[in-house]
Amino acid sequence: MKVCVVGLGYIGLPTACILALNGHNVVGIDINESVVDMINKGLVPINENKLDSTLKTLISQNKIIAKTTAESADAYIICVPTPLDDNFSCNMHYVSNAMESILPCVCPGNMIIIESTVPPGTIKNIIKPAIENRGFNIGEDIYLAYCPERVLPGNIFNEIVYNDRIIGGVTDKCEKVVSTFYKTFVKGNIFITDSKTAEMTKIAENIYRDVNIALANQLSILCNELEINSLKVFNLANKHPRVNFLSPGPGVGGHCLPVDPYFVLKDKNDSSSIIVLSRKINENMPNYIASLAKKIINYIPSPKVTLWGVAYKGNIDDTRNSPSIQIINKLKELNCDFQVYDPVVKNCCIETKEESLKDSNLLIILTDHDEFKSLDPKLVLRTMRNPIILDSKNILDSISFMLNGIIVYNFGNFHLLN
Ligand code: SAJ
Repeated sequence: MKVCVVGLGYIGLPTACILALNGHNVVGIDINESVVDMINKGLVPINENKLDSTLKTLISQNKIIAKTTAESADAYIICVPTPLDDNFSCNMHYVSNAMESILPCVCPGNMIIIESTVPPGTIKNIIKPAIENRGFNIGEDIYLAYCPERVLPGNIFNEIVYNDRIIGGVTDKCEKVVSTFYKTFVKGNIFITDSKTAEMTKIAENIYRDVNIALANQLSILCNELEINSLKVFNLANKHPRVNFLSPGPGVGGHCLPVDPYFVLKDKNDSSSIIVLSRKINENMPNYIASLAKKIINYIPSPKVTLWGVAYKGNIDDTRNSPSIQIINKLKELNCDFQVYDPVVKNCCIETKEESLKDSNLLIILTDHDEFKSLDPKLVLRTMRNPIILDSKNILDSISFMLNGIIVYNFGNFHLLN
């Protein structure tokens, strides 16, 4: 089957690769010419496990080609971003443009599938009429469905195949045709529903995670006030068969959790809404971490601070909405000297971790990259002026660092700074 994947970013490019690996003839479409050029040379514009080698092989075998304009195909999959607009609603600009670009190529018998996260009702109220305006009948000559992507950045190649998927078809025939197509590359279960339920399910998944992270963050702050180690509390509570706390941290970044919850909120500031409150709690976490850092460096004359991690989460190079950036900006206000290091985000900062730690008074860990987890206490002792670490991702074994004379603050003992 010939498939046009529109949007060659974090979701579209791996999706295009998986389709090609499963025997489909794939044309990737992106409006960005330099992205298209890179992909056609087998170079990846983003960092994702296995993407580099997979794309190189597929390009060399002519199984994928990237282009800037759409062409006729059997199926079209839209994987473009849906960011927030100035009113904290979903900006549909990229989806509308993607639709405009494919519609002149669409023929009877084609599938049109939206994977981008959209507010409930979008497929029926916006996408369906746009296709019908071209004279097509949905479910008779065009098969339209909403199939939200469900992959975790960093583990996309595994999750895209093995995760269960939801297909929200516009008619029974749409569901049937699109699910048969998804079964060619998905090994997880496929669940069929209507498009509006599928749209809401996608947003509900990310709200669930955002609210649960906020709960962990708020309980941790409360534990610090009560001088209790919250990490121990979560660890013990999670031994209960029906309790599963997520991890407290410096905030919630990325392009999904800080964005999607707003798509379903009429009043974006409704203080009685757990969704709004959770957003506020998570949005305030960078301030919380910056205020703790401030407490530590307040006593140090001309402090030098080292910040590790600019990506919004471990082992990926994505910095969108990263809490690290907010924390760095807050620290800039303090007028202290600081160095930033991230081994995964290219060309952003200082080259080596040794260099970043040299003569530093405080190391703040903001991202859970694997490289940071294996930090050697000897390196800290050899390079830093004061061996103090603020581990906002709780990734270091604080006891073994303490035994080496290095102070480690994390969510378990922030109360020591009270
Ligand atoms: N975080 C915490 N504590 C945790 C887990 C995460 O503070 O216990 C932070 C992370 O550090 C990061 C942020 O939350 O800053 C978001 O990370 P994430 O791993 O929860 O999620 P994303 O945004 O990378 O991907 C999510 C996923 N959704 C769910 O797990 C419900 C993914 O499956 C979706 O496909 C993706 O959103 C999306 O595109 O919607």
